[in-house]
Amino acid sequence: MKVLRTFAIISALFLAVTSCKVEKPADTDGHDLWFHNLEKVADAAPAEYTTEAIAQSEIDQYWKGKAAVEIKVLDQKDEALGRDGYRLVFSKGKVAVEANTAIGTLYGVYGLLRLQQTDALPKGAKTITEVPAFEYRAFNHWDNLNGSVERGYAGQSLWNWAELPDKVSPVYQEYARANASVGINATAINNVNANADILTTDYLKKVKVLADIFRPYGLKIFLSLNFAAPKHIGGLDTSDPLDPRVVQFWKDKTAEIYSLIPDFGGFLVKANSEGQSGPQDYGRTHADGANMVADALAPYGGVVFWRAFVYDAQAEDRAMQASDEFVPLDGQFRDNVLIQVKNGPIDFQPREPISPLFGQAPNTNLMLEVQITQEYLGHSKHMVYLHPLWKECLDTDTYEFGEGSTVAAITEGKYRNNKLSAISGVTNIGNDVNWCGHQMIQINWYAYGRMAWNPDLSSDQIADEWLRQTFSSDPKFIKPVKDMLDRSREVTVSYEMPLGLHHIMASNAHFGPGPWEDSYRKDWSPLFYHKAGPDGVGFDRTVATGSGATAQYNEPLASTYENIDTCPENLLLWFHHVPWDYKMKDGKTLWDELCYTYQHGIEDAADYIKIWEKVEPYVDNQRYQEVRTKLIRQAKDAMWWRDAVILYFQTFSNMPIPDDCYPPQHTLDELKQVGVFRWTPGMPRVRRPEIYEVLPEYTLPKYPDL
Ligand code: GCV
Repeated sequence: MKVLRTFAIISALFLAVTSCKVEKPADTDGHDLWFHNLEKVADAAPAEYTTEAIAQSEIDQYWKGKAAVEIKVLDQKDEALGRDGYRLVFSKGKVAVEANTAIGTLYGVYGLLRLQQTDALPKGAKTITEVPAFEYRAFNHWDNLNGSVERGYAGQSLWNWAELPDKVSPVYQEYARANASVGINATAINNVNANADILTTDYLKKVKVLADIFRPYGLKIFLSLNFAAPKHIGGLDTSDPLDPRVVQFWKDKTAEIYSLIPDFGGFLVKANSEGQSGPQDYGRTHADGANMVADALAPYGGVVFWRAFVYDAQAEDRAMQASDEFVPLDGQFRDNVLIQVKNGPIDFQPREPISPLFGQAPNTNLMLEVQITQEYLGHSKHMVYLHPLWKECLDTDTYEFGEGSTVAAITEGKYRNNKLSAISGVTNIGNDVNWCGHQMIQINWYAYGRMAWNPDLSSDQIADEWLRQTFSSDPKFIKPVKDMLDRSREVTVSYEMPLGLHHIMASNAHFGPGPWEDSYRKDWSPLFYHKAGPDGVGFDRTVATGSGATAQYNEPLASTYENIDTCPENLLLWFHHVPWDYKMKDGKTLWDELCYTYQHGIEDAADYIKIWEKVEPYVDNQRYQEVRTKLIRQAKDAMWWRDAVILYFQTFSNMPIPDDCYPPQHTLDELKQVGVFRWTPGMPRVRRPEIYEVLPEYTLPKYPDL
């Protein structure tokens, strides 16, 4: 009897244990993005290719709730909702999705499905109102017409120009749907280093096909223009924006575009920057150029995103140039021009202060440009969740209109009568089956869209949403992985360029360290940016002794940055040249602080592997293995960064690496040899056939077998 009872208890225990075991999810290649956990409840393809039919079919196919969903374009328009906003009205047995427009209802449908997927549906009666912060929530593709993607690390361009307009890939619609699901409503499909051919009739016919596919999803096409197009494709001998023939060329070209694409968004322009042509070639200003294009677009409601990313090799401090050129033009741009400003004053570094221009042009429509592709943060080889970086910029106070005039408030147009507002992100998307080249950095696409809709959302909330939809809702998965994502930007800053260091990566590929590199252009040279010497390290941008860049910020930011005692330590070497034995707030010398910050960065990066291994039961094998392989690579790259930067700086500081930091695994000379790494997928190999990926070997102290 006793034996029988014991047997029964053991069997019950065994059953309990096995039933708790998580069932391993089926393999996936990640192509279905954050729709992964959306289960189909019925087959209901849209009856026609319209916004209304798509909205209905998304509900018919994926809504699991018992309450009936009613999708309603309001007869009585509600001004508060604007063009894209929506209301979800939950009442007994019913959910109404209401908006002023069909596209508003589609956003509402995706909002409703998101609530379903993230277990966030309200329990009782409730009304949820959502209105996007920015009118244009734009993507910038740096896609070349030859199929390569500048700074793209996820394969080739999505757009198959050779096959268009006749052959249409199903991916185009999937892309539009993914964008609509997070509220992205504009896309500039070609590189800002633009080939004028995109504006030829042959290409425009291909672009039209994409526009037709994107339209029901509310996604407007923009084109990057080459300012010299009148010369390149217009048969003119000039592209002077004040020449009447040039003005006519743009009017005619714009009319042609609208005849094919009636809802064309407008032009994105990189002018007089990095070799691109622009109005200054003819002694004209950015305002002359932008206004000429804006005038051509105005009759059709189109807008111009004119970039402020300008610099030249002569300037003493590249960080000051956008402001130097654009502040004097404040108030001179047409109403349908937005000046597109990168988040920081240099170029998408792992950490920069905000561009001072955000606080200096009160009479100009300013928009933020962020980089989703990880040009300087490990390409698609490193897992870095970028929302914290972008949010840091949006939340920074410019003090332009007193306290609270954050970059978000300025760019949302809160202080302008002309409410035109926009935000843009340089995509991380290519034709890789998982779109982004790394399963985990799909989050940056998702987060960009969510942020463009609502800049107040926290990084944590967005990560939570994305993980639940893309992987698992199990708290044992969510908690550790979300923590890891939330920290990941800071971790990458720590192992790449901590304490305000910037632009010390290897040139060209912008991958891996190159602090010793010089360039024929000083403003491309790491030596110019860190200025390391026996007396210390860092770029002096103070008014007292340096370039004076601190004065471009409004008070109290200007004095905060100017004074070494109040300058935030995470920007110390951005604004100050600091002796190696300078005492940091925690009492360590600058040198030790640098060594320990890198050490923490490399330890944290190695810990990712352990964290990921622990959540293995919740992840399908395919994505688990792919991510694990990349995390190992990331941890080794982190060590490479640390060794290179610290060993190089040590030649000036002559100070020892603290005993409790890992010893370097290579000599400086060895690491300088691997600095030849130049090519990375996505860069046109033809230009540099001889250059390929050479990496240093590394052993992870915590994982010697990996
Ligand atoms: C599209 C950086 C990048 C370039 C890029 C440029 C820009 O300099 O390295 O590849 O060109 O920014 O934003 O225009």
